[in-house]
Amino acid sequence: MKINEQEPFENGANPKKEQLGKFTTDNQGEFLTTDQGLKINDDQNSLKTGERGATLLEDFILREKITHFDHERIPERVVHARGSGAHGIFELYKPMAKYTKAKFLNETSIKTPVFARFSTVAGSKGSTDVPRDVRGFAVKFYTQEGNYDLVGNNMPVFFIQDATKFPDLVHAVKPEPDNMIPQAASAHDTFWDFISLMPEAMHNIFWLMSDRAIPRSLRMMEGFGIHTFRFINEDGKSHFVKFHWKPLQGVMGLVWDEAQRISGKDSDFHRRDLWEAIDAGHYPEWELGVQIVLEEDEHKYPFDLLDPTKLIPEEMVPVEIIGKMTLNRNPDNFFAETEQVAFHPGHIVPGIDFTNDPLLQGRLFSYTDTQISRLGGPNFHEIPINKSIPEVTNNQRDGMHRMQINKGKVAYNPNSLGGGCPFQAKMSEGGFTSYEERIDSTKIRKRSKSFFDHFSQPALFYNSMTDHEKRHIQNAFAFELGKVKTVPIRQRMVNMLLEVNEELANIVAKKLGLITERLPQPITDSIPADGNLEHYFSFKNDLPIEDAPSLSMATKLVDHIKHRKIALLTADGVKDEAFTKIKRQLEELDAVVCVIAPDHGFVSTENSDLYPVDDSLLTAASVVFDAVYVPGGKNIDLLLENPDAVHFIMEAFKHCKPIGADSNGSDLIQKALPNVKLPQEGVTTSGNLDEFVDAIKKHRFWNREENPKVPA
Ligand code: HDE
Repeated sequence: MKINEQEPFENGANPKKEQLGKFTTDNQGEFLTTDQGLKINDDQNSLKTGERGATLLEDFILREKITHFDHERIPERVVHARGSGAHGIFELYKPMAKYTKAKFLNETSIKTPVFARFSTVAGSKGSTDVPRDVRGFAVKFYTQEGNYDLVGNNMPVFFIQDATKFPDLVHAVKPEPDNMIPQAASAHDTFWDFISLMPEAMHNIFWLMSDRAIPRSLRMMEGFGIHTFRFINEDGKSHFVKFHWKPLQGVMGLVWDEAQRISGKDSDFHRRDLWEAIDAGHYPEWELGVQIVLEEDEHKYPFDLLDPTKLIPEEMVPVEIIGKMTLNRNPDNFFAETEQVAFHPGHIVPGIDFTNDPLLQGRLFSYTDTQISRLGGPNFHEIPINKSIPEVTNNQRDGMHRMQINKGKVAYNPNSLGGGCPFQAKMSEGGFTSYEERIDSTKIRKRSKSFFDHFSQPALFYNSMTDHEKRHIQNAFAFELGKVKTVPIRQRMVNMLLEVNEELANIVAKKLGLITERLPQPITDSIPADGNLEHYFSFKNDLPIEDAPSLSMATKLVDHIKHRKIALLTADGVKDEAFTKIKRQLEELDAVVCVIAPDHGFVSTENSDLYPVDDSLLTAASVVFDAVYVPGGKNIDLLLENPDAVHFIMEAFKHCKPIGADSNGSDLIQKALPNVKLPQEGVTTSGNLDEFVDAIKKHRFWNREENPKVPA
């Protein structure tokens, strides 16, 4: 299904390919009109009192155009403002009737259209794509039974346990209100002030300090529904379920220094990457997985399934793969689709239901509420991207921007004047009924003690990391806290880290010039003693496992180089065979090869063949590529004299990337890396394709970080 059925060029111009970019004033399609359909004769000049006279208020064409322009912006999302979206389909691998009656999870023949939006959380709409941040991972399934939204993140846990803390968390992480600094960054005082007083955030903080927070690509992130939801089957039986998205592109991150440089070189890095991949037919795919827990096993775990700061390690409950999402179409119009799409965890279909997770419960209120101010009223479901497949038939009426023209007199239920229409649907007719959970309770403002263990899962996470991942976490803490100006906040944080891992706490403390102090209760002195702060006191439960490899990104590389972006660094005079062979071979493996040369235009080979240059050394940088290859020839003489070419190699090496060369291409590499013994793992100078390809599969060579000989 195409959600938005508009023509590609709404104004009717729709030029033929050969006309693209060529200027003509001859009518090739429709005329320019006003919003009332009046044909416009002059769109270049406003109505004036003579050639050099004042503009007339009478100029309704000018006023209409400028008024519309003045109102082109809508409020950005209060969180997740920066996002990129794409259309696709979801295909089910196997019927899940045992657990859920949701039709799209029952019939493998159904291809469910989806729209996915990935986002950063803290930054504004125009902020960089690659800050250290959580990424939103929201998918709208346009099912036959109505829209189902799985509104998750790329991390399986959240910072807080109760919805009422969300405004505090967001106020703390957003730019500080007096000076609006810093944009899209958690490395500042208010964020860490809050976090150092919120032990429950510690688990998500560890994910945030890991390379998960600087994904290589939106296509290379896992997604998680976070909360425990319910599956309800035809017999009304409930199972607990956690949702996972597993990318078939592998899970890969950037280097923090690289991410910071990308923010300058191409702050649309992720958006561009997703767009270009889909545009080139390299459709990203994610498998949908579920972890299912029997109702009767609810209390079997040393953590509470309702606590969104906890995950169920895959080593305890395996993830069952049930289907696949393929993103195969870019939006036609960013605003109409990616900006106006309205997700809501409360958009569910029969067969899926909520649990009492107090964070989820708060979200169920928030999302409709926020759309009303963001999209200007209660009729946002009528915007094409938000429309469900089933026709909407109810007694909701009027309001801002109403599109539907309801007929007749009847807008109430029950009625007889409308023949009783529209009718309530019985369960057997697909009517939604809420899961009847037995509740026998006292109304209280309190947190369950089963939510109080804040440290054993971050400890499990840290213990499950490989050496380089641990190193990155240590450095990330040191960086973030190093940007904090108030020393007592830094001190509170390193003291809190002691509760998770002593070695880590001491490493971070040393980098900050501090000494960790173990307090009887890590933070009690800073919380006002109002007698109801039990949840600030953490204790540790024993987890049945000490190590969960599924948490490490290092276990999630893939055995192919499809869609990886490789720079072919060259200049005039390159050997024909060296150049064309490596290009062809990499492209045969579905890699994306970009020819980078000192200038735009064409490079000429030794035989004077011309090949188009994709980017010049002025506009491209090694940080936007996965690997670099230098084919040999007379081009090397030119590159050796070009400081940008030398820097390109140094920087790729510093960021631990695969580097390849043949014949005298290695001279450039040696010049860039004078202290590095060549060849070495990840640096192939023999022109051996298999070696270079294997290196790309490994993504990065982290041992280089321990021996920093390259200052780039
Ligand atoms: Fe959101 N969140 N959130 N959130 N969230 C929004 O809704 C909110 C939470 C998530 O691409 C807002 O339409 C509250 C958890 C994503 O359009 C807003 C709480 C998770 C997106 C909102 C949470 C998310 C949002 C802002 C705590 C992961 C972007 C704009 C109770 C499971 C969706 C909007 C998109 C967006 C509120 C916590 C994911 C204000 C109150 C946990 C992916 O309604």
